[in-house]
Amino acid sequence: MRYPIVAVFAFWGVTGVAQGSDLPLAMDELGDRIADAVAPDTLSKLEGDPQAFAKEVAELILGYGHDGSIGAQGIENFIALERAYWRARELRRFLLADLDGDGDITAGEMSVLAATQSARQRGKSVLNFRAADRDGDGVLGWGEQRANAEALAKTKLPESEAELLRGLLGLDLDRDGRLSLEDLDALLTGASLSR
Ligand SMILES: [Ca+2]
Ligand SMILES: [Ca+2]
Ligand SMILES: [Ca+2]
Repeated sequence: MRYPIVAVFAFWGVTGVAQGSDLPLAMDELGDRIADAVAPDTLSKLEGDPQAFAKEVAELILGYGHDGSIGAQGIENFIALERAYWRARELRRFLLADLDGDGDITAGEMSVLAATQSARQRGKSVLNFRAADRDGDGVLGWGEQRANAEALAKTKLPESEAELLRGLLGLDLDRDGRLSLEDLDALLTGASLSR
């Protein structure tokens, strides 16, 4: 799965005190911070796999942050990179049919590519082409290709999920403005939170 963090976040099941960490937080305070940081719907589902959550968030920190922590810009970078990935992938799908390389995809060009594909893929290609050809003139211009790719990117990483990712900064328990591996440790080493 390309984008697992939010899914794990939604099933996150651990809260706790910062035993064994340097964070001098009482259970109540930690609980309050977590309750503030996590959407109520998500909080009510907190019975998942804490280790999986930690792994995904650690990957986010190590992959898109620096020096073991991630700030707001790092999270924005992640969101932008994910969307760029999906945009590029979608653009490529149509550009493979641009046989004369002029940047426009005609229905005729698409049919040549489609003829080389499996029956199932052929059907998809035709439907995708029709959906992307917003003005219905039988040609995918650059504007239509971009609009189509942008729509796909926003489907793959919608604003609601981007907000959840930004909300991870609420788990910055020592409030230094960055979500660190130490913040994460503090969450995971604690006892269960009684609410
Ligand atoms: Ca062309
Ligand atoms: Ca068109
Ligand atoms: Ca921090």
